[in-house]
Amino acid sequence: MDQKNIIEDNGQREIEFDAKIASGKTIEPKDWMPERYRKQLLRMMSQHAHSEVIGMLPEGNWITRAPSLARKAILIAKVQDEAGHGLYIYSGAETLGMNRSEMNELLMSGKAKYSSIFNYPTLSWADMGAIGWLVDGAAIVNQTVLAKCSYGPYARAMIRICKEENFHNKQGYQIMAYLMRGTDEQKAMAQDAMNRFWWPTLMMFGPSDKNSPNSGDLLKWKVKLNTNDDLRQRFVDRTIPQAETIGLTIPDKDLTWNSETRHYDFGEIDWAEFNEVISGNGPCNKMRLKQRNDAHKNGQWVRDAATAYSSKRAKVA
Ligand code: BYC
Repeated sequence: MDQKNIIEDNGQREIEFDAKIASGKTIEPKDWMPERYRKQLLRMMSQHAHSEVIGMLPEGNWITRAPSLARKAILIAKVQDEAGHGLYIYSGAETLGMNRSEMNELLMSGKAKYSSIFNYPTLSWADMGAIGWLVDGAAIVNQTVLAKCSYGPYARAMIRICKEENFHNKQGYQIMAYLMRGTDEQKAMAQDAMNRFWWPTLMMFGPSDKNSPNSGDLLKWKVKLNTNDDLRQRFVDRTIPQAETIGLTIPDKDLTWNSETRHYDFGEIDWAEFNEVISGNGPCNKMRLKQRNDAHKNGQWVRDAATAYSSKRAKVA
């Protein structure tokens, strides 16, 4: 096919692709897709998968110190769920043409991004409550919408992930509610976790719409169905009544209910802090990368054993 025909052919395919998206059908791995759609999805899905895996670290930090056997069992199950989420999303991302070890290399070398929220430390048990309630709560708001996104493998992975995130969210809220019924010291611990995690959780939704370079493409292709600011507002509106119910104060002096818009107005996010964290200079970025690299190195024997086992089985078969 000569150059002119290739261009015409791609033009026609793009028209069909856009029509498919407009009709609400999903794009599947073997369907034709514009190169930029593939690249944007691969960027977003791999970052999402990395976030799930790095997200295991701050919570894993508390497994040995959970205050009871039941809390320990729940936390282990949650951390294990996050590994599963990483696996589903990496598998989905692989359908776009990059294998998991390449994605992992990009993460371990510090070239790939992962959610800013995991670059903050977990200093007390109440942080396990704040992460489950706020961080998983933010993830649910974001991911419930992604479950309807245009790329089939990503949308389907989100359905199961959201179900598990709902459990995580409830256990986090229950930890906070329990502490808020406890001693003054426990209440102070819960409030301190709230104070440290509130603003970083709002940052999870990404930069404000006017500074979000990827949103244009992603909204056009229905990968994103809402803007960063829309989802952030949805999270704020649903979380404030939950905080009030258990007696926690939101650390925002500008927070007010706006009876005209019927939404909460809230203060300005510290975007300088956000930019520092996503550029690798947050409180824990270096530690997280080291922990991830160490975990990979220490897991070499597991990968070797799995490879030996599968080649042994292949010989028997
Ligand atoms: N952190 O143009 P924008 C979880 C980057 S896991 C770091 O608005 P986009 C959980 C962005 O990547 C939660 N980087 O981007 C796990 C871009 O940089 P590049 C993870 C961020 O893609 C374990 C630049 O800033 N969820 O919940 O349109 C335990 C400009 O941004 C962040 C997902 O990944 C950030 N917060 O929108 C517990 C959901 N925000 O790539 C819980 C899927 C922005 O151009 N992802 N950046 O160099 C998304 O929904 C979207 O990718 C985002 C960003 C809303 C995050």
